[in-house]
Amino acid sequence: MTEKKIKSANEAAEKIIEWGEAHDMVTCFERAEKLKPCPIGASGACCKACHMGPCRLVGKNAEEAARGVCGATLATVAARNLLRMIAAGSAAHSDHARGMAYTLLAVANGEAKDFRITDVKKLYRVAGYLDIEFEGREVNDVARDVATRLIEDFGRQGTGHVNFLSRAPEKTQKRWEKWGIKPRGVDREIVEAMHRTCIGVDHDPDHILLHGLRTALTDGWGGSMISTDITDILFGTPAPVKAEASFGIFEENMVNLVVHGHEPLLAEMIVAAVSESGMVEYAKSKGAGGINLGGMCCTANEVLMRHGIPTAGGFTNQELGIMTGLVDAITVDVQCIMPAIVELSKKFHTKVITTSEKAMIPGAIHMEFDEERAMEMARDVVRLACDNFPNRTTGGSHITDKFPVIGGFSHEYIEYMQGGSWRASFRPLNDAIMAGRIRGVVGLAGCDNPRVPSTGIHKFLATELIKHDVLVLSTGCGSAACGTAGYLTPEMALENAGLGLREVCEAIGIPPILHVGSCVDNSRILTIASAMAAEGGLSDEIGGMPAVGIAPEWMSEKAIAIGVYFAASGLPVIFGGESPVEASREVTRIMTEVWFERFMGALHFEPDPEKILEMTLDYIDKARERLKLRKYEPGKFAAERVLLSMADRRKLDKEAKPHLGVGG
Ligand code: SF4
Ligand code: MSK
Repeated sequence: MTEKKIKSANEAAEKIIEWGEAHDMVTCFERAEKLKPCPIGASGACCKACHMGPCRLVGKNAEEAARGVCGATLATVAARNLLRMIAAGSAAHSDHARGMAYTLLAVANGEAKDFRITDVKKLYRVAGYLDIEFEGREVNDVARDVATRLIEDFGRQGTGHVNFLSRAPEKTQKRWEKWGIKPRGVDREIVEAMHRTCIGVDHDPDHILLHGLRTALTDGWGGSMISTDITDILFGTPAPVKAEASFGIFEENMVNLVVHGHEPLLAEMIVAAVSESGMVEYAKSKGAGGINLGGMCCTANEVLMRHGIPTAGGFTNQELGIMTGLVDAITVDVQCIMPAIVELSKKFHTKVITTSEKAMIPGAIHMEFDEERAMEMARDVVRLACDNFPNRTTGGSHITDKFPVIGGFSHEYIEYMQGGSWRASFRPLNDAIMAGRIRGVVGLAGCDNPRVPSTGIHKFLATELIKHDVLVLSTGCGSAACGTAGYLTPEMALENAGLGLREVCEAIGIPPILHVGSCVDNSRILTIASAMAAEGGLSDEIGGMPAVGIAPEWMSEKAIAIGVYFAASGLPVIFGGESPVEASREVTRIMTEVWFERFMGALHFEPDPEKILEMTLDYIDKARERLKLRKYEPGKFAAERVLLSMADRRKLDKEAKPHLGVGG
């Protein structure tokens, strides 16, 4: 008898998939099985840049001999394909950021009455990065200047560069300067990427990929960083908060409303609306015990990080959530929304509500977000979910599994937890790395993917990395994968982390896997790496740090943009799955060897999880060697520096009575 192939490495998800199969319901898992990728397109060897093609550059010695009708080589075609992916991913994050920047401007101008500036300290911090005077000025005036300055980053035409590049270590900036990849404006680099990849323009693969690095930098140090900072200003800089994860967050006697997608503006209003007494009474009038709000994908990460709203999980859980039969309504805005959820929702009572002016799905209810009547709209959504509660049938796969989660590890909080308000710094982390108690740091990012047992590679790497004393910073659906597996708690450190990492986690009172936010919050990893460089004792730039980025189950073009801005900033990056430029040895060489020589970053693709782990540890150990740090030996660490416990730190803070330095 052949063993049944599992589709998700998450037990609860697997149970729902099995229930769905037994009830004739098709999900992405089944579609992925049936729909095999075209090997030519998948490896980057297909060009459809013009109507003389599509040209498939295959055959014996394709790299040397194959040519498109126009004469384009395989390396040109593969590089162009990659640049277009980077441009699309950067556009998605940055368009989201533009919305946040205009909302901040509207708040400053008194035009978005339901929003306010929650974290003035963060506003001042950001004003400081932009050399905007804030002492003694009205908060709204500072906010207006900050928003206006950041909006300039999108459409800059003349001289100058994206503002936040200056937050990178000087040496990192010098590398960008030397190779001509300092991005000017977000929109400009994305438009130029589309121009260069049009038929008959840029044909030099290295030159094309240099623009890929520049375009991705507009995302990391532009769009994504702008979005993270403004979201913190408007809704609070995250600090540790308890939440729960998995399908058990849905409750049978409650109205279950889910916020799914990426933009937090409406979701934040819904968070406020569901606890209003009028709304709760309304839910009760429909026979429910109350209203239960949950999240999905990155909107979930945004509201979990700031309010402890529970998450039903990442990308591949969206159809499965509906299949619990318990979701009364789900709002979706932009990015990573499977259109399939609308068809599937018809088999249940679930209402799918599209809310972005940019995204509609045939068959869904469209309620377009309007920031001028944001709260009113949030109440309309909550009422719609309540009205639908009585329509709930008993069908669906009810799952009770859920796990505790600690989220909310912003840059500011990580800094604070290492010494309190007056002594906040990255010193203890750098010291622990220098002493070999922490071997290195990994950013575990990116999507979960139905083409592998979904969430499985995240789970494997998360546990193996902490076992090897590597501190993990997780984002996006990487965080959801860890959260729905019960990995985002401090107790996890006791059970699974290596001795050195465990000692540090216990002393500081943190989990070994820190949930730092949504996919735009990968920008927090850039600022954390910059702070580690500024602190001293490790590398004086991001390049050369014992740090690696991993996106083991990536699927979105946004993940490619993230991987490339990490690489351009100096981080070696390893993606799971087959390479989208596998066909070209030359493009692969540029992304790995050439980028490493120039920026100390690289982009690899490696389908074997064991090899991803091996490569990661090898990069970390080689960086330690180059930095002449103590050789890492498992369990052999010296507690040379006394780390402050949380109790000690609270005592010190009480004495000093400072502002905590973190949001809310
Ligand atoms: Fe073919 Fe060249 Fe047109 Fe691409 S641009 S489809 S390689 S002819
Ligand atoms: S939602 S981009 S599946 S991380 Fe940000 Fe998750 Fe990847 Fe979408």
